[in-house]
Amino acid sequence: MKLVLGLGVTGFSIARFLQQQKIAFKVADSRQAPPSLSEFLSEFSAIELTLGNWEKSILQGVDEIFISPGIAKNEAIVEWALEKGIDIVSDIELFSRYVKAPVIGITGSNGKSTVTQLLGEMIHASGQKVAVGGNIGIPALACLNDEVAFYVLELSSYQLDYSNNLDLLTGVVLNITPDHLDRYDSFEQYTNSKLSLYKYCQKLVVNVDEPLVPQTTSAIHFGINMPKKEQDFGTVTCHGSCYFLKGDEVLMGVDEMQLIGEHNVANILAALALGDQIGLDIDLMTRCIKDFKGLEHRLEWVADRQGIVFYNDSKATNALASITALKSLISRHENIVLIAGGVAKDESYAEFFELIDRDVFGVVLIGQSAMDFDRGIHTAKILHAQDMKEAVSLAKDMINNGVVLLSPGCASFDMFDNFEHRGREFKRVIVG
Ligand code: UMA
Ligand code: ADP
Repeated sequence: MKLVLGLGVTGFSIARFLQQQKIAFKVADSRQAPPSLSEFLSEFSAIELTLGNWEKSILQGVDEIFISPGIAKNEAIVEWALEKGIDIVSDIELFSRYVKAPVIGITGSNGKSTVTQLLGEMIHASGQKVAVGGNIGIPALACLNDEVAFYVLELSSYQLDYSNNLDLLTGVVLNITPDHLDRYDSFEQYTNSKLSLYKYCQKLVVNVDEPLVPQTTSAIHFGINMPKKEQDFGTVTCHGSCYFLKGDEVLMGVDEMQLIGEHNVANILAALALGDQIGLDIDLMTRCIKDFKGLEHRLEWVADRQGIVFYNDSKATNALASITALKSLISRHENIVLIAGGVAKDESYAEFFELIDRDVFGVVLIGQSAMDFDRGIHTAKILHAQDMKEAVSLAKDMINNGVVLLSPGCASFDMFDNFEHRGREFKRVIVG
């Protein structure tokens, strides 16, 4: 008997898959009323479901656990399973056992979704059927389809932690900066979790600008500077203009991409290197880059209202992501007002506060971390808001022209369902 632990989108996809495969299973979720409970009961009426606190007895007769990524390794049930020698497996590993077409894995602290989506669009443009899933939202098992030629999976460290056997054609660890440290004993443990992706890759893509990723000669490399080898990707600045390069071949101007910011240059280089590893045509890839508008909630242009441009970067849930967004805009605009705050991550925000004090006109603080952020920021003008409507109203009243940027640097669940809800609320207040 298999045990499906967690009944979110991952648990649901595992249950559906096991049912299709006629593999016996039961399900447990530590909440009394997980959100999709009624849907589960109607679809799986004959399946044993345990809700609420987990007891050791749940493991009786269980020979393997398929676990949701949100369940931490220090949960008692994980420890009990390990004591009893029961294997704990991610949905990604289960997917790997059945998938027939090649899989590309993308992890990193920031930029995963952007690179995953762009690579998916490149493969699609090449006329091959592609499925894009994983941490980006659609569970890997829900993507399984015999007609798919390539799977592009965004992989979180949580998913990698519960995986021991994956088979990836190629993959990348985009970057590693502190995130999710509440789930790890140390930053080193988090780093190792990210780096574990490379164990499963036949061909590697490596960021030369990320010192925590071991360099290896057999990989295709990418980085912001001139590439050292013919097969590598980078950029060069010539007479004030910057260009994407493969080796010393100019591919396109950086100003031809619609995304903004140096971080997106790195993301595009990563997608090019991955696409090259799987044999995509370079011209086709550059056409896709020029068309790519980026994802919702990632430095997304919302509106230009009477000289004030509004950007939605709700996906920035850690300090580095918000620093990155700010730096992208500081180089283009004076008078930036930032809306920040929420559930802060267990990391240092010192660099974020320094940047705000140096280059940001004003800040509107929201959520749980507002008072802590207030204490960390010294020279920028600070206001406090109770909700998004008030935050936007205060922010736009601070300036006559410039930018209002929502880039919270924090998780959203103190005020919103998730970062999408937060970003949509920001946009609704601005454009109705
Ligand atoms: N659960 C328990 N006990 C716990 C923890 C969770 O019973 O201690 C239950 C929850 O009640 C929930 C279920 O487990 O009903 C599954 O929850 P989950 O948190 O694992 O979430 P899923 O709905 O399965 O969504 C997961 C990813 N969530 C997390 O990793 C937290 C989604 O990434 C992902 O899109 C989805 O699988 C499909 O692969 C979200 C995310 O925030 C977007 N990811 C983190 C990030 O990007 O920073 C890693
Ligand atoms: P992820 O899926 O890893 O969270 P996204 O592509 O959704 O990454 O981008 C989330 C936020 O992270 C963006 O809004 C941006 O502020 C920041 N970001 C994106 N790419 C990078 C990068 N390569 N380096 C640093 N920060 C980045």
